[in-house]
Amino acid sequence: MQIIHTDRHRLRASKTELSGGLLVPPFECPERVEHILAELDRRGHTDIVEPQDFGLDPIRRVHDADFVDFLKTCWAEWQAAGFEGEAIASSWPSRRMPRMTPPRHIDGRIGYYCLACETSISEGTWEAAYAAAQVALTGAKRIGQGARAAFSLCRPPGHHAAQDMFGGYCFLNNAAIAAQAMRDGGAARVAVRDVDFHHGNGTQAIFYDREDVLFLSLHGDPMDAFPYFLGGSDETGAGAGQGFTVNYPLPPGCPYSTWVEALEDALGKIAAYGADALVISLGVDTFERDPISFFKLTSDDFTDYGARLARLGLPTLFVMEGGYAVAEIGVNTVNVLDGFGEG
Ligand code: OKP
Ligand code: ZN
Repeated sequence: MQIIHTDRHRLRASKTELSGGLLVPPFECPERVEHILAELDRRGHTDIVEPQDFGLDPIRRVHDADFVDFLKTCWAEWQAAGFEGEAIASSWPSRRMPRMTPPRHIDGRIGYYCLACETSISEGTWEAAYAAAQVALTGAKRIGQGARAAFSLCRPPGHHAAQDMFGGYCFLNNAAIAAQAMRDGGAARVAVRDVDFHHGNGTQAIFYDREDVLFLSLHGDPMDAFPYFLGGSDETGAGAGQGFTVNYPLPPGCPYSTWVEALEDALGKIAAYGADALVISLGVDTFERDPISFFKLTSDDFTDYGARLARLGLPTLFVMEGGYAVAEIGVNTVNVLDGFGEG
């Protein structure tokens, strides 16, 4: 399986995450990728290529132009405003103050575009997010050229980022950008299967009113888990997209037997949909020892579900999302890929 990777991910190395009322070193850190690369190497995956540069156009097919401009200039504007720390939002257009115009001041503008304030914007964040989108686009191109599978080793992750919102460690929605590129490259129907522990609210929002991209997500019940305000089973799409969003919220402590039942149900829906290609938003934070999640998957379970995904027989692009048990992230991620390879 071809792997797309660039060390430009290291440019995303923020110092702070707001967690439990403290500013802590971020869970979403550069070491995550180093562990995945080490495990790929150990298991003989040597076909690793640099991304091509497709520019901003395919990013703007998914994200609003003003949001992209904001991401590009936020850090410079934050510094110019004289703030000492990293850029963190602190005010939002919330329920009773929905003034939906981006303020002039960066302290207000960052809140306008932010969905969760654990995530700070720091030097190099835009450059890394842009590179991750190119990693996803290069994988999409590879699938368009007829590959059975490819792995876009994206970092930072993307599935929480919506048309005009960042947060949850995400800035640009790599999986959505790849799915849109597949559509633009001639695939009539694309399915996006999100197996990260967290609901892919950004991907859902981007494709919510469309029938040409089927979105399915298996995740911690938003009553109990981030992102809290989207991801219910009653969200099924809107307008032409009615029926093309499928959510499987699952309870704390969820074992693999329950998880895989939902997975099989989703695989049946993907087969019935008649997708030309499949994008997997691959988060391995479903792992039993993940520090911020509550499912109970073992390392062997990742191999098993990789093989189940392969049985669909669809050209498949894996796009890296979450996974914060850093010591085990390599084994769990490569288990999915190797399970798929054998399947
Ligand atoms: C990103 B992805 C930890 C709270 C974390 C945000 C989680 C973002 C997960 N103190 N809240 O879906 O893996
Ligand atoms: Zn996650």
